[in-house]
Amino acid sequence: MNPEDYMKLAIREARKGEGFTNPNPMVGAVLVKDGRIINQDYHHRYGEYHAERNAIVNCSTDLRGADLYVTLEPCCHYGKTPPCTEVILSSGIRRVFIGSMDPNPLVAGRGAAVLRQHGVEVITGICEEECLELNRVFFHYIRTKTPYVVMKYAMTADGKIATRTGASKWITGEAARERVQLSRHKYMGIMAGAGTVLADNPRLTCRLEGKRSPIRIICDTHLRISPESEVVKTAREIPTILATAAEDTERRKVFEESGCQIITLPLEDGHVSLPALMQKAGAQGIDSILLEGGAMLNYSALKSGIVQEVEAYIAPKLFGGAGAKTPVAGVGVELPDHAFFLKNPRIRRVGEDILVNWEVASCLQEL
Ligand code: AOF
Ligand code: ZN
Repeated sequence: MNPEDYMKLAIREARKGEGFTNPNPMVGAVLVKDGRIINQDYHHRYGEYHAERNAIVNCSTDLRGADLYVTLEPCCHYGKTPPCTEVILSSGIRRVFIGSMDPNPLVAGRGAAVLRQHGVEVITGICEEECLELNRVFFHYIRTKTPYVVMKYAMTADGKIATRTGASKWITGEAARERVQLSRHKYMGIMAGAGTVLADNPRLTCRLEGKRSPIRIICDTHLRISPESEVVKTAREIPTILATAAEDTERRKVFEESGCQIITLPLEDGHVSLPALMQKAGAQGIDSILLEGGAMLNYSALKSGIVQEVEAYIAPKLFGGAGAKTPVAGVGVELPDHAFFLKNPRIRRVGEDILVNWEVASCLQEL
């Protein structure tokens, strides 16, 4: 096996922590001595020991002269846990292979530098692209302090998210819907508009065994949703944020007493300001949001520049109907050149459906 093979194994380890480590990264580590893998482990859960430390402390073999493969640069700071560089140095590990560097200002190259200063050979950039891809949420969040937003929708091959009567159950097949459940576990928050809550009364939870549900964020500019809606009724068990510009204290109290958190925001084009909401969500430690918004909210989100990724499920059927809804409504752009541009498509088949993920090419936030 070559360094890339070991790093790929470390990436596989890292993914085991998916959905549990946010807002911290997913990290995997593999220990190799005399050409043999002697241990492998990962960062299991936010606040707990880091991948490197787990792999090292649970290894029964003498690590002197061993190689460590780790998907992210080891940390050198005291956070919720002590520095990984310390445990690496005291173990006698001889070489450390790093996938991607850690942009966390508390680390940012210093982890690698400390190891080198103490005579450890450090080799960087092993499977770097895959490691950057693995933690695209973490890298975005640590740099911007705002959540990584994924706009998800399911549509027919003719681009409809409902029939002409508004019926939308179901567009995609079972495998695709199961995958959406997994996304709800993977991202820390889920966002929808008041229109969706009024029309479908969804729970917006993850129903997969052993997984976690996201924090629900409902954009409700005028506080129109019903206190009897599912998201409000379950707000004590699953955190629920209502993002509003409404000042009606009586009505706000009803929701607060049901356990909802209310975030008050300024208006922008007649809706709550989404960039302001992202700032506040980021400040609360929410590193990522799955946007399952209606067509209006999707347009506002794109227009305000908060979307990093588009996730489109395409079902093998056609609905037709001039009035049948499409994923993104609003005013729309005037000319093809004014489009919201996407790049780097990743395409896969999920059951009979197709899933395409694109990055948003021009993100206003980063301009
Ligand atoms: C993780 N898991 O496996 C690695 C991390 O507060 P702490 O001590 O958990 O430190 C969190 C920071 O440590 C995190 O932002 C990242 O920069 C670095 N590395 N974090 O949660 C890990 N290796
Ligand atoms: Zn660490």
